Amino acid sequence: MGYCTQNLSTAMKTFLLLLLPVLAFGQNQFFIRDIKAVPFTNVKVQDPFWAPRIETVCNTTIPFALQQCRESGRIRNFVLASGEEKGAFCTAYPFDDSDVYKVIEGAAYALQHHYDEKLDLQLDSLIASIAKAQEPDGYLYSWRSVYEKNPDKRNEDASRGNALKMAGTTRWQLTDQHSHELYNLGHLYEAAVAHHLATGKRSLLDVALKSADLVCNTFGPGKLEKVPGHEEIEIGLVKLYRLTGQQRYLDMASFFLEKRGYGDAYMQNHLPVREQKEVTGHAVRAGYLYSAMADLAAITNDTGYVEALHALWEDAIRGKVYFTGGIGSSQSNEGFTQAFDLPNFSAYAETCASIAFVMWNQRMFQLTGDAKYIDVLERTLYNALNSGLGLSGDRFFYDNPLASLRNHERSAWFACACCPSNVARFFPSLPGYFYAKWGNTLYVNLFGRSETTVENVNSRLQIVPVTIRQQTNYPWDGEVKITVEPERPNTFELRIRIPGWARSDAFPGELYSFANKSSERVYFQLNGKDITPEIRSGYAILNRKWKKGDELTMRLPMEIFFAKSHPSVAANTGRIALQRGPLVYCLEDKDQEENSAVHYSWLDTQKPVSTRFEPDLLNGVQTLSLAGTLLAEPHGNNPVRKPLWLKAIPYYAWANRGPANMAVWLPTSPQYTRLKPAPNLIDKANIYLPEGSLGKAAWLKDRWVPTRSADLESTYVRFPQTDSLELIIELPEDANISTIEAFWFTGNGCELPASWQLRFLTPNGWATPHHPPSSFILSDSWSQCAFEPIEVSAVKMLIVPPAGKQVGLHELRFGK
Ligand code: FUB
Ligand code: ZN
Repeated sequence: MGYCTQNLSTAMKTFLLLLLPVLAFGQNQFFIRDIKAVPFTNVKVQDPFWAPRIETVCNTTIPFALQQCRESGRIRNFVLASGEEKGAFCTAYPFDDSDVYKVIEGAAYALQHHYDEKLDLQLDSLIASIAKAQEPDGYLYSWRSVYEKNPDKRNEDASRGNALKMAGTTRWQLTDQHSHELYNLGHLYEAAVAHHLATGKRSLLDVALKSADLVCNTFGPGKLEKVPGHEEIEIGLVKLYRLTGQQRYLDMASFFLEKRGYGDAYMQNHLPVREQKEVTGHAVRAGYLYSAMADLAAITNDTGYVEALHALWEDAIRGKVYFTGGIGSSQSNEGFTQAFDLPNFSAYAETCASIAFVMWNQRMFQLTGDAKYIDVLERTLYNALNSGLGLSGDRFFYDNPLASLRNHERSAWFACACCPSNVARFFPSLPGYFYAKWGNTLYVNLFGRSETTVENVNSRLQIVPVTIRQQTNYPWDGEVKITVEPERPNTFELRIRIPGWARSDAFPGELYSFANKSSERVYFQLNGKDITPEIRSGYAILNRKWKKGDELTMRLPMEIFFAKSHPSVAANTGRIALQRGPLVYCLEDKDQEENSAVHYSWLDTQKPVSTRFEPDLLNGVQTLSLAGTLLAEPHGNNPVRKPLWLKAIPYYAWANRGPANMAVWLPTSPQYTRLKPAPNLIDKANIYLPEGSLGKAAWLKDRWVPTRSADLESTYVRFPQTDSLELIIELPEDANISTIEAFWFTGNGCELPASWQLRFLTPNGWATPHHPPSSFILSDSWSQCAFEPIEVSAVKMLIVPPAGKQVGLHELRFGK
């Protein structure tokens, strides 16, 4: 039998909620609303933008991710943990169990989109393996169970000892560091609730409850007083609480929040949560923590949490969010750095962090009823998050940069596969973000052809089902028709979000603004007549007696905006980004007259921009066509400035045609435009890297000159750690050269070489030039080796790294 926490009748509850706005009057700004999202199971999304994407996730991503979990050994880890088979843990991280849980969660949602008996049965057998891997007292962490049952296999560990460092030698020993024991369980609980709600089965739920009971008996005041090193269990515990009504799960979540303040900022453990005012550390952890705080605040009315959440959100919005809505700019901590540090080429903006940011913004809206949170959510959803999943559904991005030098490719899976499995559970739940309800007030938050039926009450406390239907071609078109069909005429409030961008407001706060303003305003019509609704908290408020067939039309101006960023964002100086509707645009080289246009052109913002829908491009996208000028180094008779047309595509759709040059932020004057380098002999050379190098040979000749050796905004190749390295550069035909220059990379564990030498393949065989042996090893500039002109067909670079260190190389070039 399913659980139910509802004791009051729906009508009575709704009636009480009707009084809330009255009671709220005069309260401080932290009055907590607890708006309910209309669950995805009650929303049919039928639009041509999201519906096919959700279908792709259900039909392709989820089966594909299940297969990857099987092939990578994630599922076998549970079998080994149960003791049914013998062997070493198969995968790299002790948190790999969580991927299986996330895919189960996604599959449970998929079953609610379309029931599929095969998938249902597949989940049953997978859940049976998980259940067998659970220790008799409820402990579930396959890594530890595998080695408790197979101690002799530890030396075969796939992680080469790394997992042991993370997991610790005993249970919970490193749970507030990197063991992820509690993180895994959070995903287990979310999956269990989803599976139970989808199928009515208790199989995974019983596993989850047994585990949660162990957690409650183990942690807490006077017991083990530690918090998770990676937040997530708090969200899972709240879901268990909501499903079962068991107070101890809520108390446990509250303990894990309240106990924070004894560790480091990377894990948001540096201060008690109520005192945290700056978003810090690992972005996914942060997003899950803030989401959990919002959950607790909604249930317990804790204004202390809400106050902290407002400060944290403002801090993020002030300078730590990409224009695409991604968060966490740095790879080194997978997270936040200081305000305005938003590099484009090296932007991390992990897909999971976007999902966490969407979850957090949704909850901020639910606490406050303010549309600005949905504005940010929409930006992240359509851009940074959407970019994480390739159009085919079986290729993924982990990091989502805002510029690329052909050095990013989508992958079928990752050793750390948190992002694909997160995408698998997020998209099927997306319809749950469209509508929300508070008392009799209905919110329309996202736009897309869709339908939902909710229950309102009338003054006689009778339930009145109301169907809301959206007709629109959003995000390509700004007209949204909403038909309202109460079963009987009834008075209630409809709040339609007017996106910030439609009011020429790019972003809450000053991080981004539009340089041009829309010449049109937002129009509303009710049953064919123009109306001017009251606007509050970003919503058009329509309070009236609605009757069947009422039709409301909202027209959003689909202006093409040029966005500027705050002057403190160094990476965007002299540049603008393009936005149309909720979509951020980018240039990708595949669409340009010249590949090099992407990084060496400026945009003429005074010339008109045209737009058209291209049904055969990237599953159908609206493209923009803009006037630009390519800026090149003088070379022969070639023009130094060449006018051309630049074509922009929606950012989310990039990198679906192989690696590409791509840019979101585009210069608007020659002053900020890089010069396209004149041709160099290296352009046509074949470069052979030593085996084990990380990076591509092409990156050494992409002609992108770094600003310094530690420039992460430029590509580099990291060579393997050995005593000496050999790099061969083969020219297509014999050529006379007199210099070779190398721009060495330093940072991320790489140092300048101890020495490098050259050998030349001449018509007479291999020869050694005369050159000073080491004086040309420079940091932050070209290191040149000059010699008497010589005719060569190939060059060998012999590189000696400093003892025990790795060497990296940004660029190479030849001189005649
Ligand atoms: O640590 C678990 C997950 O793996 C994190 O959320 C991701 O950032 C990745 O590090
Ligand atoms: Zn991830």
